[in-house]
Amino acid sequence: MMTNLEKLQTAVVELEETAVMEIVEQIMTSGGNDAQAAMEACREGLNKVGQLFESGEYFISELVFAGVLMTQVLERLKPALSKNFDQQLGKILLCTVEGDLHDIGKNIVKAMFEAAGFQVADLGIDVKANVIVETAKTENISIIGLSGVLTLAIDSMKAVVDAFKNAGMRDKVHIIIGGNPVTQEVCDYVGADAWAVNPQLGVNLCREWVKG
Ligand code: B12
Repeated sequence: MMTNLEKLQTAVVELEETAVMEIVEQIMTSGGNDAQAAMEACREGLNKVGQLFESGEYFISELVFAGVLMTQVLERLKPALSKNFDQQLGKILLCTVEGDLHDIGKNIVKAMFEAAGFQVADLGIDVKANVIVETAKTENISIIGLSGVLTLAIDSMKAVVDAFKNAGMRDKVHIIIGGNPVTQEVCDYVGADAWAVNPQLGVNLCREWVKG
């Protein structure tokens, strides 16, 4: 017999919205103890959706829908997820960097940060380095999350780090980068403090930064 979590993962892969939300609802009405495991199951499902896209079985519309579905799931699980965390962890600035218009990944990351108790200042897509630096300054934000999936995003991320250097603020902020092309090598090149493709790892890192 398939467990609820296995069913959930399969339903995500098959983009069965009703089934997904039913299982999520069951998890919440029975106390929400499985919320974290449910998130993991959804992420695995989402990875599979990505693979189906790569192999040509799914199209962009399906991928976009998977992103929307994931956001819905997170919204519902959020109360149970944040139970495990300290509330009001502080503020993080998040955006997709200049030249890059992809935001499905960023929106998932945003939802996960919010679920963990962060307040997220989401600047959207195609955001210029100077806007990021100015916002960090005026809103006094010390954690910067940069997202990008295009190869050119790597240089835009580097430009953000350089802009913080030029503003004399590099040692006042922690910068974390993420997105499909990001690796340790990219992180070194960009000069960021950390990188993560798995958003949960990113959230964990930022929690450590906040706690000092
Ligand atoms: C959907 C999509 C689109 C949609 C975007 C819709 C939207 N609102 O985002 C549309 C159709 C608009 C689009 C447009 C284009 N796209 Co496109 N797109 C994709 C696609 C299929 C999926 C990207 C995606 O959403 N993945 C799913 C998410 C969940 O994954 P993710 O972004 O990696 O995010 C996860 C992690 O990386 C991490 N993460 C992400 N950000 C961050 C940040 C932090 C701080 C942390 C901790 C973690 C983290 O968490 C996320 C959740 O797990 C990819 C192919 C692929 N397989 O990646 C191509 C792809 C990225 N696109 C590509 C291209 C070329 C384009 C276009 C130039 C096409 C064109 N000729 O017009 C334009 C570019 C426009 C622009 N300037 O940005 C290329 C990029 C090639 C390259 N190396 O640069 C790809 C790789 C396709 C390909 N194989 O050629 N695209």
